[in-house]
Amino acid sequence: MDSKYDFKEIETKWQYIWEKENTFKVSDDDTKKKFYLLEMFPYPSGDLHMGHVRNYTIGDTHARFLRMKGYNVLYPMGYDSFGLPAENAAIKSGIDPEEWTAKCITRMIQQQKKMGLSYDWSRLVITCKQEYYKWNQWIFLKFFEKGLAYKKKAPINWCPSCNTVLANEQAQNGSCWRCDNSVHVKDLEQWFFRITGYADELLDSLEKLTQWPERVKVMQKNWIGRSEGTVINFRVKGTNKGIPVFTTRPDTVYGVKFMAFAPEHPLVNDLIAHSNNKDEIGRFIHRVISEDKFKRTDKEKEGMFTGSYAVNPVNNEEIPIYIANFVLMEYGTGTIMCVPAHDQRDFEFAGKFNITIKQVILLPGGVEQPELKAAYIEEGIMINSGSFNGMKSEDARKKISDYIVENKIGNRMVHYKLRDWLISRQRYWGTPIPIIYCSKCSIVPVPEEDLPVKLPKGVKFTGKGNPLQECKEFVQCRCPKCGGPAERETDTMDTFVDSSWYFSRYCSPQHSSGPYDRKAVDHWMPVDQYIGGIEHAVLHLLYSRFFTKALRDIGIHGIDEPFVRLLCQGMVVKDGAKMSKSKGNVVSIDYITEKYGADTARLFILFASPPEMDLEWNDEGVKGAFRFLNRIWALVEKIMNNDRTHENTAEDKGLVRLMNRTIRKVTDDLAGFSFNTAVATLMEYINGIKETQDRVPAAQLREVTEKLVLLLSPFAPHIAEELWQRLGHGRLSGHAWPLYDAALIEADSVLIVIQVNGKLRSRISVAADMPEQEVKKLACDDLKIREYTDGREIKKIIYIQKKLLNIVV
Ligand code: ANZ
Ligand code: ZN
Repeated sequence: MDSKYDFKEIETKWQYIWEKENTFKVSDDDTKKKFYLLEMFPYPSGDLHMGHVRNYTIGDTHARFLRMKGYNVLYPMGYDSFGLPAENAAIKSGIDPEEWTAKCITRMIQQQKKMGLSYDWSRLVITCKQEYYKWNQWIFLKFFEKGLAYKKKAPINWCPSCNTVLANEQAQNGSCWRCDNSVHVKDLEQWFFRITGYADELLDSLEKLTQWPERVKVMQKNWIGRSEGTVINFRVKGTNKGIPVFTTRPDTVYGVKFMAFAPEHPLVNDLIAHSNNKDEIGRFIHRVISEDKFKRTDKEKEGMFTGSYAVNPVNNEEIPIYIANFVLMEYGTGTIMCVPAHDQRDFEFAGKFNITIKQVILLPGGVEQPELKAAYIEEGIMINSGSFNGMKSEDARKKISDYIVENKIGNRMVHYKLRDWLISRQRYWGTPIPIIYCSKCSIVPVPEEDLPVKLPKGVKFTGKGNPLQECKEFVQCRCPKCGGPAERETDTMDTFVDSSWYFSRYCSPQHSSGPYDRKAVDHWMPVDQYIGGIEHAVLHLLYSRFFTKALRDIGIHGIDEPFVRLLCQGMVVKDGAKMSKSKGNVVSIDYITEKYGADTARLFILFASPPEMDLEWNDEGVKGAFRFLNRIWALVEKIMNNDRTHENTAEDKGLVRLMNRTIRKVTDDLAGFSFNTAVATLMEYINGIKETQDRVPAAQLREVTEKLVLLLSPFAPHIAEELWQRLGHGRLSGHAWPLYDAALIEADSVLIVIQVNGKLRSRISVAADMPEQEVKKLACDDLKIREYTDGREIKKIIYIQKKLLNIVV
């Protein structure tokens, strides 16, 4: 009797069984080799989108494969559940953020379960719960003790639309990471984490991350932006005032023709004191400061002469001092020495203000250029530089730097672009910063035993300002030191704090006497495989590395790096654009699972493109995956009904070979995340089975089909479990991964001797039935052979079937 592939019934059935039997619960079992597999946990916005689904499908397929390979796999899920959307929902519709978040989480868990994801749900971590954020506060206190958390007034990035400040990483190129709106700069007193204290280690240990995508490492490297340079002290003419400048090109110091100050620089007022142009300069400064500092450096070069001069310490030359829009206060010393001949910005500025240009490095070719068309920024031979003339500029860089240090005109300095991590947020839905302000004792940390500082319930969400500030019961408190009346800090923490250590929490999610149990973390960490989007290259991935190192130094674990191997999956696109609500091209996962089932969705996603590449959504592809599963269903049906016409007694050798080859290829592909080629191999396999299914012995047909079901199971786990059961077995989850016999793959290969001009030069092994053309190509491409043939003309190739090939050159 024929049955239909009833995916709905099957998927519901197995999801129920897995849950009831705790199939995927993992214990800290030491006998099996551990593997920690993790996907970046989601912000619970309510619905899974295809980007999530893709991320989790990749992870789940790998997890199921590894379990069958005999690993003890930690594969947990959680929710990054503090953050703005919940609070904005509260402002808009009055719903409590906690309630809103809980609803969204419930909905997402439901959808994830429908996808058949094999998480150990007993390890669920939800960051907005007290039992989690209490440890954010504990970590904050430890950081505070060690000077890694501190408060300072600084120009910060303010996002008017999110109504809060942002860290530098969250305001790249001047727009907010969350809403994309332009960011303003404001002076505010804020809390920071001293990530700069780890700049060197964060940079140096990138080298150890050999299994991270190169582009992520390059992005982190550039973000940290270490540059080695020299600080040279110039002097304001007629005074003793020093002006230190930071330069990476001390070799150009004899070519300095002016200096430029950032408009914000505190010394500017003194410099313009004698100018008869004070008002205009004041207006200029005011205008530039109010401009977007991210854009201001890209714009046309603008500036004004201050009326003051500086003296160059190496040759006593007097040079004019300008204020310029392209100099930033945050970088180096906020003032620069300008060398128009060898720096393009200085060149443009000099052209505009008629400043003379002095070349100190020769262009290749050797003669001094009468007129440069652009700055020459490469290396060359030194000229016009006193005793340094004739040196190579790269040598002069070191020699001049030595000279400056020896003569006490300056110092060597390493400079970083990385700034400390601003973690204050003026919003309600986050972890309260555990600090109390007392008029007598000033800044007082909340004692550990008073943690957690709980978020108050029932606050008013007006959309204006931070609701915590208006909440008297929260703000008013007693000073833990003197007992006098005091006030709580009302800033909450950046939610990136929550995601900087959640992966450690999974190791012992119920631990109650610290963020986590050290034994469990030392056992499970680091994460062996992490999977997530590239958009976190310098946000989450940098912060997590910092936390791992800082928490190691606090002594609560012994790990240096959190993620051994990183896979950044591509986007899901449809009709040429990223799938997103705003583009209106979203395919809902509910629709797909209703219409075709989760197994089809998974198979399509894995088959459609390699994980690192973008995936183009394609309805035909989804249907194709569905048809493929139906064919497998029908094949098992056939075995069950045993309705074949004719049966050989001998095994089909070709099919044996195909089976072994398929197992090998799918195994290798799954280990290397090459899901699409693995699925393609399964498709060829089923074709091979179908060709022979009517004649091979029943036992062989059953064997090859059972292998097919096992190989299919990581991709399409529900149908595989069902077919396995129909074939008369117990549970497939937990079954061992099939092995192949290499001898049976190679059995029909032959060794071919390759000669060049009659001399034996190499041997290759090829399939016995390989066509002549292909054998010839392989032989010619052979590296050993190419030593003798490269650059020579091949006159003739003689091939003796399955034996010998002679190349005549
Ligand atoms: C003189 C010079 C000559 C420079 C030359 C470059 C080429 P990185 O490598 O990114 O660290 N600089 C220093 N502080 C600055 C500031 N606050 N705003 C804008 N520019 C600043 O860049 C270091 C170089 O950037 C420094 O070396 C300085 O210009 C400039 F042929 O000094 B240089
Ligand atoms: Zn006090």
